[in-house]
Amino acid sequence: MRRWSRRDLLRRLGVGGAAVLGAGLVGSARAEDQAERYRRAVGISPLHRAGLYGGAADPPAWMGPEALDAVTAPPVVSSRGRQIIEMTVMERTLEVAEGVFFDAWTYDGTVPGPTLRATEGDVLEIRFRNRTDRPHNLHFHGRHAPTQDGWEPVPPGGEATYEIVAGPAGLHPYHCHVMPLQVHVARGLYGLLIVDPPTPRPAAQEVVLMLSGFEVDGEPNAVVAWNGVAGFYERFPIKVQAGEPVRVYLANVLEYEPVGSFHLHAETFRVFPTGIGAAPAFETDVVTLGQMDRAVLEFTLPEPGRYMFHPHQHWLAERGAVGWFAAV
Ligand SMILES: [Cu+2]
Repeated sequence: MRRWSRRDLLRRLGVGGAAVLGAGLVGSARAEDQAERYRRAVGISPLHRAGLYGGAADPPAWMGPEALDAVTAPPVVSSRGRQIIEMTVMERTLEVAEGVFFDAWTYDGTVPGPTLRATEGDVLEIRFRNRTDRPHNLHFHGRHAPTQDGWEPVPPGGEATYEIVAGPAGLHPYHCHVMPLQVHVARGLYGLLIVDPPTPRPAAQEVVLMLSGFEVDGEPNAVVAWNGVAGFYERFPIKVQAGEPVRVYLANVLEYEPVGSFHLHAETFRVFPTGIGAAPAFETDVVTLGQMDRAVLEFTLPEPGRYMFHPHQHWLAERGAVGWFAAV
């Protein structure tokens, strides 16, 4: 096992990372103010800093508390029937932890790619473009016609249209399926499709948490993150209402690692494996997922306070995957 401090990562990245950090100093001062206000609002002592638990990775300094709002909360899709979705593969350098720049292969410029959402039975017409000089494609989990399974490589500059009838109701990742698969996924080509049942799930505050890792200087999973940014939810806890139901759409997209897990402190949760079915399969405080496995979790945090979450493989937690729910 190897622990990486941020200093280690910066040294290995060399002056390039430091120069970009310098350029962001003005913005980062403002983000620090925002961070301080946010900590006070959710009841965190100003003395607490990301990393006190032992995490080696802070989020990028320019990221404020709202930087991942659009990723943490799944989209609300009110229309039924047919959705036309544009999805473009592009290469992009992303700052996945403070000063750690990762040459990502992305769907639409982000890692994870956009969260898609539909109701069971809706038709998704996905217009896929490959704007890179390598073959890629788009393969969905869940149920669909085998002709729409998305395993055929789409050449550089190429396009494809996939049409799937969303189902079954549950949580289904999508990812690139071009060989070598580990590389195409670990570089960032993955995202989530939430398929709602025709009778909606009970009202709850909804949160997406996707666990994945980033290779740095030849070390797979040197940085580990929820929703693509290491340390983010440690610095900026996910705010929920005490006493109100919370639903987590949880997925494990780690490569080079047989399992990933999610542990919630101070409360238990109900688990719906793959998000399928109206009744939970069991209740626990640690759920372990194989590669590309996922679950819907439901819980209520009964009293105000901070509830930590992290994978219970601590070496993964300490590389950037510690976070908090702040019940207010
Ligand atoms: Cu690919």
